Amino acid sequence: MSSECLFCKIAGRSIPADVVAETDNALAFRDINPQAPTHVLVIPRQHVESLEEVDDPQMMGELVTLSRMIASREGLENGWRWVTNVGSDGGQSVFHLHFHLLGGRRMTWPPG
Ligand code: DGP
Repeated sequence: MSSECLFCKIAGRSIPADVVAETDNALAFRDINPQAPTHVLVIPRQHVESLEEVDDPQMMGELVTLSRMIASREGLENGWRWVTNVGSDGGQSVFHLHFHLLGGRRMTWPPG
C-alpha cells in the first residue's frame, strides 16, 4: 500500500468507488470517466506501479479471470477490450497497475 496512491485508497475503501467485483487480491470498479457503456478498471490490491513491475504470474492470472467474469456478467458476448497504459508515452495517468475493461460498443483501431 502506498499512502499517496489513489487506487490504493480505493482498494482500502477510504475513497469511494462503484465496485463491481472483488477478490482477496483484486478489485474492479467503474471508471469515473467512462469511454464505453462498460468501462471497468481491474486492479491488484497490492501496489504495483505498472505492467513494467509485474513479477507475479498468479496475480496476473487472477486479474484475467476476474476480468472475464465481469465481461460475462456485463453481457459483453460480442467482445470487449482489455487495455493497460504503461508510462507517460503509454498514456498512464494513475501509477497503480490497472486494466481497462471496455465494452458495449464497437471499438475502433488504431487507438489514439
Ligand atoms: P490511465 O490513464 O490508463 O492511467 O487510467 C486512469 C483511469 O482512472 C482514467 O480512465 C480515469 C480513472 N480514474 C481517475 N481517478 C479516478 C477515481 O477517483 N475514481 C475512479 N473510479 N476512476 C478514476
